[in-house]
Amino acid sequence: MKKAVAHLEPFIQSQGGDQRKAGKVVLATAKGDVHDIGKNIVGVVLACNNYDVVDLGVMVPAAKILQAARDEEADIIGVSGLITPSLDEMVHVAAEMAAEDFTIPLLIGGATTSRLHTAVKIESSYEHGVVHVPDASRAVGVVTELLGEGSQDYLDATSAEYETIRVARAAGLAKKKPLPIEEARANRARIAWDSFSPVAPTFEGTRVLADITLTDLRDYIDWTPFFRAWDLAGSYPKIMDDDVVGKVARDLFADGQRMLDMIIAEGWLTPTAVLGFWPANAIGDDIAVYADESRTAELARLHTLRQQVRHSDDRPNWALADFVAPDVTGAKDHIGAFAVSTGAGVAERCAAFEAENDDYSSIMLKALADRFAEACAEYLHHRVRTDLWGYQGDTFTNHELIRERYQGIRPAPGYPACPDHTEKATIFALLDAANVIGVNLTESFAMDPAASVSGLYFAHPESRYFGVRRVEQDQLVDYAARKGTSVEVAAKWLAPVLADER
Ligand code: B12
Repeated sequence: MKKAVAHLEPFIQSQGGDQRKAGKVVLATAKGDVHDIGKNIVGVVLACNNYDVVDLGVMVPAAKILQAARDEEADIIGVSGLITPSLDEMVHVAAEMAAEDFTIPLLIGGATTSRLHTAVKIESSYEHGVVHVPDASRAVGVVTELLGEGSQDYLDATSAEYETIRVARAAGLAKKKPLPIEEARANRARIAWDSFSPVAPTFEGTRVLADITLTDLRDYIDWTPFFRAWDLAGSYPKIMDDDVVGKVARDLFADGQRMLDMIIAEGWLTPTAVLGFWPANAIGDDIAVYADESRTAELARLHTLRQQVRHSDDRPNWALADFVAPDVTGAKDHIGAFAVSTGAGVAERCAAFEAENDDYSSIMLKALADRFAEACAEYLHHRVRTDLWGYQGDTFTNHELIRERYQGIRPAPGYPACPDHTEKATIFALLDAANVIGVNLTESFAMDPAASVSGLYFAHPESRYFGVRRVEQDQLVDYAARKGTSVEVAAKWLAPVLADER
């Protein structure tokens, strides 16, 4: 549609047609964040509905967003973010808008954003309208409301709704009686380390895998998030037969397969991967990563967070450190880490598509590169389990792999079991990832290029995924001390999981 509009515009103009736009929206992905599929979809949808869209791209500092809004005389600013550090940046954008006397509304969107966060943390920073938009299909409706006659009524109603959310949250928090961190630690996972014989990995230190091909990865692709990237809800393959979106899903899938074939045939993407294994033991809620089997010199220390929820049954309060043998057991346990990417060259190829007004192909390529990145992480984990660490046989179907019915986990910093993105710095230093596979961390600990995944490997049969959820002040203070940082700095990075208001 965007192509068609671009094609028709000169003719409409030459016929004296109405060129007035319905309004101007400045869009940007927050500073330190690299993802833009969602923002780009929103941009296309708005442009096709006669809005003038000024897209500033990714990693855009607040000052640049505000300057562009002023220069362009924008009616609305929209900011997008995929990872939690971007939430803080959005609060900063709102505060800067207030400080610089802006009066236009601010739209908040992206996978990591929520109505709750917008209501609790962002709205209070800016009084001229902050609206969370959960998906692209609502963007036009919201923008139309905001630029229409009844905009003040709409903003008042949104504000009232956010106030209700804040009140409900405060009441919910007041009711919860979390465990003090020492009690939570006393209820750590009960693992019988006496009867556990850790399997040693086949090598220690790091290894770059240069032999992974796109064909290897194709079978590891989980297609459900591919449809989500296009705003189609449902799981694959069921979505293909859905009464409402089945036809669109089938067409989209066919287009995706066509581009996938081209990506493989013409080598558009190159999978890169580095992984490592090291002797390791838990020390409290930390994991000491040792230089060698003598376990005397520490290469690094990983810091994990513990659940403080008060369970009504005998479930433990997990921390990832529980899945590594404590140093006092004397067990010779190990930990692994990895970083994979299929993102090199994607930005350039997408820019070329966009220059041709072919946003569809640009978004398609990004979505497929992301699928390959996740598939690469899955493929590597498979090889780790069955060969490189080799603690488990190879008997799983692809369906079982996607359902995670195997031993061991690969939690990624940012996921609910390890919400602190700054731990990626330790992983990247251990792996020397920037130098060996060319993936860099931004100031918000996003990985650049975007189609990248990094994390840790735990092999113990009882290791599992969980959500840390709320971190209380006592754990925050303890965590900051363990990391050797100030409570303020730790609080900044843990803001999305902190129990108290900041
Ligand atoms: C697919 C996916 C990926 C893909 C790519 C992500 C992408 N292209 O967006 C890959 C595999 C590369 C990936 C990697 C990572 N991911 Co990821 N990922 C997801 C997943 C499963 C879906 C995201 C997605 O594709 N959404 C589809 C797009 C279209 O939706 P969207 O961005 O939300 O945009 C829509 C709306 O939000 C809205 N919108 C978006 N922007 C804007 C802007 C405006 C102005 C408006 C009005 C609206 C709007 O409209 C869009 C269209 O409807 C989510 C989980 C989830 N359920 O959301 C996790 C998730 C986003 N990932 C997460 C994390 C942590 C990561 C990693 C850091 C993990 C790691 N350590 O490796 C990396 C980071 C990558 C990097 N480069 O730094 C977390 C982020 C939260 C957090 N704690 O930070 C999530 C939420 C998972 C979770 N539950 O913890 N991820």
